[in-house]
Amino acid sequence: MTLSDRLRRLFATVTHATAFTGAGISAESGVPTFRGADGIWNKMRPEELASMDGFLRNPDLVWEWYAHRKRIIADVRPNAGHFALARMEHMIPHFAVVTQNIDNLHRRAGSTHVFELHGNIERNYCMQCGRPYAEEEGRGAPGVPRCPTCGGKIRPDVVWFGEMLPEEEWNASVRAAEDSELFFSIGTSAAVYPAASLPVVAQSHGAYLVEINPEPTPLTERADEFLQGPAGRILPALVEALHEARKAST
Ligand code: BJW
Ligand code: ZN
Repeated sequence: MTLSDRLRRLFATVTHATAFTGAGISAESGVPTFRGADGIWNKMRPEELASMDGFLRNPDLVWEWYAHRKRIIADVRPNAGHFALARMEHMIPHFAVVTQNIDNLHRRAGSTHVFELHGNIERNYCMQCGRPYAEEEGRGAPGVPRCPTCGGKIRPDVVWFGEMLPEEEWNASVRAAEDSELFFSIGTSAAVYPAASLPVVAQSHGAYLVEINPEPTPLTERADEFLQGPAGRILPALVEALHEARKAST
């Protein structure tokens, strides 16, 4: 893999960096992506499954779809890409992972400074009273579970189309982007807003923007450097380069 001299020099000194991730980083773990040839949205309609209207129309169907995805995610493991980002957190003093993924694989790989923009599939809450709901609380009938406190419908704690992103996570992510000297956009089609604006926010505040993806995206032309390939191969190589650059500068 060829890295620019600019990136190698930055690796030697960088103190603030952010990794912005999407479904592509988990693809090598076996979690399907949304768009592209094998993407979820090729077989399923997003407005039926990932929107409040869809949930209200058919809560049992939506719940079963999430239950299926929860099972996939429970069975997979973080891959070399997730582990490389967990290592970067120890090498760069201010390093955050901002993820659109709901699969919890960054934390499972050891990253601790993680902002989840689209929620987390391992959590649920009551639509009526907001009470968190753990699946171990047990459920009677199949289909959507009901809140033990108020009887309301339980939904996964994820962000559907037309819903606001969690405010604290969003604000912290914008701050991280604005403060970054180096910003990685990894495994995302950069098509879903407002998340997709973060690389541009970072770059307009002076960050060097590096994109990692096997395919070009709408972001590629703006990126300062495009590292074409799978995250599970590119990110461990970047950790090596970072290590070398820091060793050489001490
Ligand atoms: C690899 C790889 C490997 C493969 N290594 N890489 C028109 C213009 C602008 C905005 C809008 C608009 N119309 C509507 C909107 C708003 C809408 C939006 O952006 N829509 C666009 C699609 C047009 N956004 C919203 O609604 C958001 N909320 C909002 O705007 O609130 C304000 C508001 C309030 C009220 C009314 C209106 C607005 C909320 C968005 C929520 C998104 N939710 C989902 C589902 C989460 C739950 C679930 O999982 O079920 O989040 S959708 C889905 O897309 C998921 C993802 O996080 C998100 C992004 O996808 P991602 O991660 O980029 O995955 P892919 O599949 O697209 O790309 C994978 C990439 O990996 C590819 O590039 C591959 O090449 C690559 N890859 N293998 C590295 N090994
Ligand atoms: Zn309730």
